[in-house]
Amino acid sequence: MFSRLQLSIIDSHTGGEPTRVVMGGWPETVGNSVKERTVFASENHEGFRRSVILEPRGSDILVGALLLPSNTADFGVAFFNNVGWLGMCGHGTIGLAATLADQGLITPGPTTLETPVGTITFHLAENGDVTLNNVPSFRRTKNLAIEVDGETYVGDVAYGGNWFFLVTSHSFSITLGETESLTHLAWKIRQQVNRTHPEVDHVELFGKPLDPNNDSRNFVLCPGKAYDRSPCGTGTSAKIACLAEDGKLLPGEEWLQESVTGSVFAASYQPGGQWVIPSIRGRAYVTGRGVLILDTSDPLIWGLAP
Ligand code: PYC
Repeated sequence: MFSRLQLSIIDSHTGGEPTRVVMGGWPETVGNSVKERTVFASENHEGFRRSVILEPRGSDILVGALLLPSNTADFGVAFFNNVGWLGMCGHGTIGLAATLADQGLITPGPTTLETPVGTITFHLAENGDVTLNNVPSFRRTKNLAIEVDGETYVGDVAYGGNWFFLVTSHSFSITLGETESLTHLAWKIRQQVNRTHPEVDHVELFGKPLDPNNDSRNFVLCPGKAYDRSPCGTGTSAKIACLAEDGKLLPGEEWLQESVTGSVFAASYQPGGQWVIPSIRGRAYVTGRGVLILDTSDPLIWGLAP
């Protein structure tokens, strides 16, 4: 005897980076906060995370967003990927906003969102742009030098909702034709950085923008070895925190961050003492609505290994 579980999902992309929002069908999570519910899901619902993200229903580049109830905000969300759960996700928040608008659950204006690492506000504009005011972001370590294959790379460890190692000193070109070698390099860099900074799970490499109107171009390697097709909202927040501390970006000044695919986020910040509150503006497009079917007789019900 077999049965079928069904998860309703809405897919979108933000600057090329996909988000899959789980609107319903996920088993109940328990907790007084989104953080507690996320811990509960990570301890009890790993199969569901895998089903939604991994092949054959998903792909390594997908980021999931589990819509959760919140006691304190308009909505709650827990983001997840091919290897686990994320603290925050900038492109995913913009994708979630487009999804909620698509469903008539929000209208232009501000919405509060509880995430496992804090409550944020995002603002949906009439033209569909979304600006999110992120969690407090800051730099932990400046100019950390590490060695990979006999080369020295110097970077900063910074937080923007997730932990990043940000590297400007390298000789690679940030182009789509180079994503394999960039992935290889970023992965090795992460392994070295993790010797002293185990919290770092994203590596961000910077280069000159292809569009001279932009300020910088980046390549971001995510925890499960997929690279971000968008400029990465939390990675751009970490960058903004470093620029602010170095006096290279003033409060309210705009920073245009281009991704390896050419998509752009506009970022700025307000100072907040020992950290900054970054604002990230971008746009997401809904790409599909559907139902994932989890057939209990399917040997790949919980996704392909790993
Ligand atoms: O936009 O913050 C982001 C993000 C994190 C991982 C992938 N995208």
